[in-house]
Amino acid sequence: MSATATRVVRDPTLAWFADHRRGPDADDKRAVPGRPVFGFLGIPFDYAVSHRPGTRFGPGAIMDALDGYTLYCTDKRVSMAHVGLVDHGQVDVVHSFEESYRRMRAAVAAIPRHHMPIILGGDHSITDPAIRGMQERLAGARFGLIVFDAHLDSREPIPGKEHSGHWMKTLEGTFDHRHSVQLGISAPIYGPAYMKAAEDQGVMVKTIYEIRRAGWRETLSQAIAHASEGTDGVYVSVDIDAIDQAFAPGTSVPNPCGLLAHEVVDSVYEIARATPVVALDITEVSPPLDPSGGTAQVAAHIVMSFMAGVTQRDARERR
Ligand SMILES: [Mn+2]
Repeated sequence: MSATATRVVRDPTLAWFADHRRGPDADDKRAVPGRPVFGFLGIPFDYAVSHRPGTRFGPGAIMDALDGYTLYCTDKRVSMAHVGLVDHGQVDVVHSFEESYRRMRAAVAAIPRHHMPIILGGDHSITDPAIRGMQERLAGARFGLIVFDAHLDSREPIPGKEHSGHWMKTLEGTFDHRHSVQLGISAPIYGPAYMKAAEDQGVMVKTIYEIRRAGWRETLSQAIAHASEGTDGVYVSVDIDAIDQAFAPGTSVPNPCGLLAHEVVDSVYEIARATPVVALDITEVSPPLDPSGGTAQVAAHIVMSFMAGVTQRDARERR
């Protein structure tokens, strides 16, 4: 935990995230109806970062923030004291892109089928191997994708130079982008050809301005329909730089006109509550760039809200 973070005095009668988190060996390895199990995997990888490194410290900082929370998502009034929390640890990355990506993919593929993966990055390039790992893990299932990001991440890869801004591109041919959605696109470092290329292949792109004009209710309803109709579930990928730098300064490329923190926190909850989701990843949290620890706290709230949505949907399905 960062030196400046505060730890609340714990009421011992409550269920705390830190006390409920188990290693894979302590997991009971069974799917129990009515008890969602979240499988956490850290990917401390920032070699592909486009600007400033530091996201390799993201998984640890987000987990530290979560450890300071109870399993009651107070904001959404959802009790999660009955859920399983399994910590699959961190992928052992090495100084080789190819080998590191192979290990990430294998680690994601190995998460037990009844766990809901929560993948903590790392730079956004990890989403490519994470999705490939999910394709192996869900053998044959089709899933859509909802991304929160300021950037289209569709640059042409330059051989030998990995970059966190081309994972949408490198997935082409492997992943069907006709059920992909990108929300919060805003950074002025792309041209119209990128926008057209995304939309030509079926990606639903919503810029921040478009979202503000249409409103979140309408935007999410369109996004969920696009990603879930004709698929078996939705993978949610959050690049923390979708959020305004006022709330998320601890990231490689801070965004001066980004989404408000609660817009992403509430959206992941509503997506997970409304439709079957297959995984969450959260990337680009760079603790060295935010000594306040606030960016990791925002990420932890996103994780909590996503978990609350999954838990609520699970309970509703069983009634
Ligand atoms: Mn981004």
